[in-house]
Amino acid sequence: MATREQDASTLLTQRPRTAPPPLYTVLLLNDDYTPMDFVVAVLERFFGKDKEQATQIMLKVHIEGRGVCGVYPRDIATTKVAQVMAFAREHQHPLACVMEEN
Ligand code: TYC
Repeated sequence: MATREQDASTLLTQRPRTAPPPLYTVLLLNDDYTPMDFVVAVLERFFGKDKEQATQIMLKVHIEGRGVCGVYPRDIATTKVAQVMAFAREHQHPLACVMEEN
């Protein structure tokens, strides 16, 4: 006996019941005190950027006030923000890292 879900015609026409989980953009914010080379090191260490990519993002943040480090599922974004904030505080820099739902 075919259920509603198993019927070939409805399989193709029904919408998925669950929305895909949201993604979060992780950003760095500018400040007047965190050294540029520290920001570059953060982007290399926590976001897998090479020196050139990291330098471009750091300069964008310095000039425009904010810049994208990456886009991740919620748990990964939350962990990255916490790791960056802890690392910055260990080194006594005011660097801010935030996440925004897409
Ligand atoms: N504005 C900082 C300076 O002039 C550099 C900086 C860049 C700080 C990016 C934070 O997220 C940041 N030393």
